[in-house]
Amino acid sequence: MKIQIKRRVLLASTNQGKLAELAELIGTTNEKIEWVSLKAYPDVGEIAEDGDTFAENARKKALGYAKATGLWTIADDSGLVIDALDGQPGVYSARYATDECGDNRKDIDTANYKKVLAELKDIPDIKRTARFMCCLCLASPEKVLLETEGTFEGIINRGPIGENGFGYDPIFYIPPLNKTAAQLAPQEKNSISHRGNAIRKLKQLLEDLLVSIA
Ligand code: ITT
Repeated sequence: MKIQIKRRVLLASTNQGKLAELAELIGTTNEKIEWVSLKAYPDVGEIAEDGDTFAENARKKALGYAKATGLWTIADDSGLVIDALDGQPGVYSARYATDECGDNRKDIDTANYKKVLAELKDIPDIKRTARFMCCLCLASPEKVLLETEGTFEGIINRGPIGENGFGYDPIFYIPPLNKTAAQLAPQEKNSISHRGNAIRKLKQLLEDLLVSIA
């Protein structure tokens, strides 16, 4: 009988909204992989996200946590890119309104989208185009193994609508669905989102990689 040894892979995020989406997408059962989150490694310090691009930050986080834990690690850097703001908040999405709020994730998210709404106050509907972007990186402690990217196009609404999701979802309107991202059920969001697209690509590449090194 052949015994299959599972490879432990770390999902390196502290954002519960992201983790829930990643877990839903990846699924908990896989005969070749055992998924673990950063919760299992409370002593590992935070890796600074000081790169200029999502890809750079994802790479830095994946490599940093892989070296710290000795595990293959998947990290995501993502954010909202607004055309009328020359691409802001971009890599600063997680703490765009950092001076105006404390440490509670829900308060930070609300302050962030309120800041965006204020900045776009005088921008007409036609110029409120935006996209979520997600870069994923899988690294071993030695090197980057895989990288993928996903995008999700929408329009910045004039006010928040919906209770689901996290971050900027309540102000991110998707014209073909006539809903904001916060009005989508988790599976529906994952089927079209930046993170959903990036993870589906990564999952396929990871399966191919595991076969090639088996
Ligand atoms: P980790 O670094 O621990 O993963 P984080 O929240 O700091 O958590 P990022 O630096 O990648 O993660 O910041 C991404 C931010 O972009 C996130 O906090 C949200 O404000 C926003 N964002 C990303 N994906 C989003 C989504 O699907 N819906 C709404 N907002 C999103």
